[in-house]
Amino acid sequence: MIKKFLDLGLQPLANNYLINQKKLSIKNNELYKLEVFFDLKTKLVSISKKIPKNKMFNNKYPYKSSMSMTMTKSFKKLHKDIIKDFDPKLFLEIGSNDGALIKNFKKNKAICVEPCNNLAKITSKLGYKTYPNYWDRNLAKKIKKKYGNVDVVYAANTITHIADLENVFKSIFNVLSQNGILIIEDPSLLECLKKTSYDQFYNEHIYVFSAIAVKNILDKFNFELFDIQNLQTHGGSLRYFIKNKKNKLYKIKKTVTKQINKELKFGMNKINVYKKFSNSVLKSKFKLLKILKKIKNKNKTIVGYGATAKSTTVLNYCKIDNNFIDYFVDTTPDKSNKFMPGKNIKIYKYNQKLLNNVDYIFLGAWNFKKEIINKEKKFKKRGGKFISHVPKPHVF
Ligand code: DWN
Repeated sequence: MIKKFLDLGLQPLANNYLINQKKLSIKNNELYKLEVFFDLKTKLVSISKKIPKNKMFNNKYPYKSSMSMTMTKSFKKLHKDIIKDFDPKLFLEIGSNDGALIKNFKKNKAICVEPCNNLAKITSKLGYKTYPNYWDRNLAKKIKKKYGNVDVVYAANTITHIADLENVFKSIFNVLSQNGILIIEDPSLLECLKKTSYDQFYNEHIYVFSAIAVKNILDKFNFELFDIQNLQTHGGSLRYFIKNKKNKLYKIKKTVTKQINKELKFGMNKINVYKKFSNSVLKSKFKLLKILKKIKNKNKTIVGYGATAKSTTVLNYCKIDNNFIDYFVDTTPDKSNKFMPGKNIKIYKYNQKLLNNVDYIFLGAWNFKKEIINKEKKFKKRGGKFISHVPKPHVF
């Protein structure tokens, strides 16, 4: 039985940056109800409306993982760790994006799967065998037939985007070698609850996982967690290490029960904690609007920094438009000169000069706060201030 605990209103597709200013409508299937549910049995948290995948992940997908130094560094370290701990003869990445991780691997030892053709082309050009497909049973069979079993399958910020978890896990496990392992990393639901970062919910994020839910899902397929790492990336993520129960090569580390106990202590196996979160989300909305209104009443300028998918949720849920934020700046080429979905705020290609006369920066990419503050020391030095809605709306 699933219970609704959060209603984020009508939302456009989070990564559908618009070429022209446009009023989106439900009638034209451009706005979708965004409601979040808790499964009382599996403890899985998911959104209600599942949008056809080709509407979200196609040859125009704008997001590129290598746009931040933080992610580039994190992937470099991960590559080193994978080689040291598992030394795979064959490595497969599902959702390889623009190759931020895979480019650290040797070309003859790594395979990419990336359904967004514009991104698949990038790794293909770099010389990596790339399948421009959605991950499913057929593709798994095809890869296994051509290359044999895979030793390490890795997926970062990908599994949360795939509706059919049974299909996804079964097909991964079919392709793995006897002692092969699966590593997935995704935003941590515990961190999301603690930080009231409700913007982790948007149409692409079908699930936000807890370790409790991941364990329950894996149990169904005879797989188990043997290690969990807490990461700082994306506002707090978990990296799950998964193996077949028959695989005795790896001992189950204490990190697994430690994380699960942390989540149980927080009450994440019960609906009450989610209802509390929902109240905090509402409070967060009012507080953010109060801050923005106060600033605008003083005729100060606010600019958004990082035109994130997460910002789409915040802008549309809180009804923040051009009356508050003049424009966004973002380093991603495919986002520039477009408009934020649903709220029509223009996005400009990042250039420090665009911050020259700005009083306040709203951190759309709050998850890269450290990296951004480091980059914008000049702005801060001349009295510029930042606004973030995480963990609570505040100015600093
Ligand atoms: O799961 C997903 C995550 C991993 O990435 C996807 N469904 C979509 C996307 O979500 P997001 O847009 O919320 O992700 P980020 O990584 O928070 O996006 C950061 C944005 O900020 C990028 O567009 C790049 C931009 N940026 C910038 O302009 N200057 C980032 C940094 C660090 C900067 O200095």
